[in-house]
This record gives sequence, C-alpha cells and structure tokens, in this order.
Amino acid sequence: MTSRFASALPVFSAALLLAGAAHGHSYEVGAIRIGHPHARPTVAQQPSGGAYLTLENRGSAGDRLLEVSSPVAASAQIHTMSMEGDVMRMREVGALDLAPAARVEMKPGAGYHIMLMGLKQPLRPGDKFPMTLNFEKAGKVEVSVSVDSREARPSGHGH
Ligand SMILES: [Cu+2]
Repeated sequence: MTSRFASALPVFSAALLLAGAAHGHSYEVGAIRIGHPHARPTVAQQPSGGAYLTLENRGSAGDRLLEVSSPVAASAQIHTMSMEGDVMRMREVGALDLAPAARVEMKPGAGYHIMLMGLKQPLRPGDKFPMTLNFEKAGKVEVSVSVDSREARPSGHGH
C-alpha cells in the first residue's frame, strides 16, 4: 500500500504544475511571459478584430515577436496605433522588439495590438480561441484568447 501511494505522487504533482501554468491566464515560453490574451467582440460581417496581451521579456537577451496566427482569421498582423495630428493611425509592424526587461501592454486605443484580419466567424463574448505566437528566440507558443464580455463598440479599426 505504501509503495502504491508513493508511485501515485509524481502524477499528482504533474497535475499541480499544469494547473499552476493555467492560473491567472498567463503563459511562459523561454524568457517570455505572456499575460491575459483577450480580444474584443465583433459583430457579424465585421472583417477584422483586435487581440491584446501583455508581453514581458524576463531574459538577459533581446527577443522579437515575429508572427502571429489563429485559426479564426485568415491572417494576423502586429499593428501599432498612434496619433498623427488629430488622426489616429494604425500601421503594421513587421516584428515587435522585446529588449531585456521590456514590458509591452497591448490595449485598445493606443500602442500595439494584434489585428485579426479576415475573420471566419464573429468573436462572441465569452468565446475562447487559440492563437499562436512565434518569437525569434523563445519559439512558438499557443495561447487561449478570451473574448471580452464587455459590449462591442466601434473601435476605429476600419483601415
Ligand atoms: Cu489594427
């Protein structure tokens, strides 16, 4: 009986580790920590939507987010938004640089976001969908993106 109990322990601790990884809805790949991937809800026929997350480089070397993909969209681009005069402009950036200790918080309305282009279905509040991030050094990681349950609003995402 004692030996049977002992052999069950490693399985139990592996399950705890998995639960720990999912806690707080964050992910780690190499030195990169990815926090709270979420997206705005979209309405029917809306061709694109924004996804947001926090990236932290905890390593001593720089890394770069090279590309993003998701089965819910034909393509995904890394965009940055900034005011030019009184006009908000969005442009695609080829890669997002993450210097050592860099922390990039994506959010609607300013700075970086991930643009899901050619949505295959509306993103409904409460849905989750997979998205794969590919980092130059840390490699690929799939995260689960939660669609915010807040109400959709016109987001100025027409290009
Ligand atoms: Cu955009």
